[in-house]
Amino acid sequence: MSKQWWKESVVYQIYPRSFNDSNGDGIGDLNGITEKLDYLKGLGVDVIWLSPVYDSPNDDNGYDIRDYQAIMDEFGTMEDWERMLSEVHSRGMRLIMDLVVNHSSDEHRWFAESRKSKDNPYRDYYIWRPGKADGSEPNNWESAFSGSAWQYDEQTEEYFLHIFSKKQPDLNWENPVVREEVYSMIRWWLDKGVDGFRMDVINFISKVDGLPDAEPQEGKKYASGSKYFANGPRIHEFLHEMNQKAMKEYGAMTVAEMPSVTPELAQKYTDEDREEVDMVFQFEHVDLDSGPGGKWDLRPLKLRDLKENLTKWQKALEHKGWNSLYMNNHDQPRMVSRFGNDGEYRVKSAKMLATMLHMMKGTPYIYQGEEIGMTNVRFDSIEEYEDIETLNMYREKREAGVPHEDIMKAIYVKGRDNARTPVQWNTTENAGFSTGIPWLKVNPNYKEINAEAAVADPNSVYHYYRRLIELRHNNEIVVYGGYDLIQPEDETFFAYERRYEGESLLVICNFTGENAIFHVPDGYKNKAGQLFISNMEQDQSLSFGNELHFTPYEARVYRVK
Ligand code: TEU
Ligand code: CA
Repeated sequence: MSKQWWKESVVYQIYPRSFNDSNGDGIGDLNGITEKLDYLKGLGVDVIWLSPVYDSPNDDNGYDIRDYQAIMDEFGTMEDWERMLSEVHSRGMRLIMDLVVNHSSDEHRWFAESRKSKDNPYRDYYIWRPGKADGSEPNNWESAFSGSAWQYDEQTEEYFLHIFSKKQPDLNWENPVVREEVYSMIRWWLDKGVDGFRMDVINFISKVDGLPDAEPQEGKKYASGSKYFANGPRIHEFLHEMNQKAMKEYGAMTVAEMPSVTPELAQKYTDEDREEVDMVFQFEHVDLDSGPGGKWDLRPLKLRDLKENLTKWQKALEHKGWNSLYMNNHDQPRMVSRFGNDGEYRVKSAKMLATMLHMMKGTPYIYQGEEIGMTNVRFDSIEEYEDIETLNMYREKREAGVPHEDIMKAIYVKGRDNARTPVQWNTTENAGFSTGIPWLKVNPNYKEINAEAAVADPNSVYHYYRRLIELRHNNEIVVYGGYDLIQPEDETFFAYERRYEGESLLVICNFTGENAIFHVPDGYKNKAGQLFISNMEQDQSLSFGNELHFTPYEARVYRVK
């Protein structure tokens, strides 16, 4: 297992639209990011992952790219971007950009050409098919954003594939010219000084030949085709080619977003000898609270399932490959609301969750606002929501007769706008995010949850994250130590140990709002423990007896020699 800078780093994700607005138009922007780099440096993060800032019509808030080598007007100019990059680098931090090449915007010049005629030179940049004999779509795949994954185009009387929105046509990676276009664009950004990429749904780029129908799903017109487009037949070939033709020579860090990836596949994708990607974002742990009907089909999370799943990933990549560690991003609800308690135990449970995640083996990812314990939001009317995934689902379910209240319940728990309300900087109007009208309403709890208060309070979630990051920077056991789960069946504690060069860390997290007794494992009894970190005041050292008494959402980590 080689030592790498990206294994020792902590990454901070910025969703630029909601981060900080510097010019009062209600939309976050690049200069707004530059204004906050000292705040991020103070937190101690090493790498910034910037969600897309490229020219886009914003059908999917920038994940629909119209020009891969131009900056979205609303976010600023290329000069603003270059200034931000140099300010990031001058603070000793790195920047990775979002690479969205499974699909482009339908307003990209390539697609504008492709749809003109069947013999246009750009036709095969995208995936076009005639309809079935009865005129219906080429297959029964559903779009991730509701409805069919195919859109009929009058001009050439064929359908084009779009796994996501109608304005996000899938690029045809079987076409070597498309691949070369992508690799030269990647090199163009790496030549500008970018340090790597987060690769959007990159395991969707190889589709199964023939694009066969998916197994029909009970009572649904369309069905998930992910069996035929996720982890497809040429995916390893394409990722290795991208590594060889673009990433490798720059030493670029790559984190691949891979819905449907398994630990076994991730071992292959992240095996350093295969030269594909450095790490993946897996989705199994953020699907544990979804029923058979998908993310909107709410199911209570069982702690045992979370322990089992995260442990499966820790063990699968313990000696080969590498894990990413996340419980939050711009697509997921806020972790303290989802996995902790965003009421009376908000601060304590946010720290407990951070302890559980940041003491694991892998590269941790902090999503903007997570470090101050921002929570989910509840807007009363659907008109206050912005996310295309939410709005399309709402319309589809209302047309099917599902009551408004039932749909809103699912949106409150799982909607992506939960993570996209503006970052709460201080107690001034709009939480200091903008002097204009924010593109998405600010969460009304900004008066008590904001960065200014957090930085000023030594006991805040912010300073706890800062300490966790410091511990990772100063203790190789956190980065390179082995991992083993303790008491798998326990429904109250998430406890595990890390081992490295004769030392161990004992990590104990009470996931409940109750007082609880932790039964000390035999191997630790009568041993001396030094407190490594806790979200409560503790004795700095102890000799382990038979049990430890925990208060609600209490977390403790002990170093044992
Ligand atoms: O997300 C991929 C993806 O699978 C998401 O659709 C996610 O599973 C879903 O939103 C959970 O609710 C990436 C980007 O992160 C997302 O923002 C984009 O909408 C999507 O790809 C298309 O680019
Ligand atoms: Ca702005």
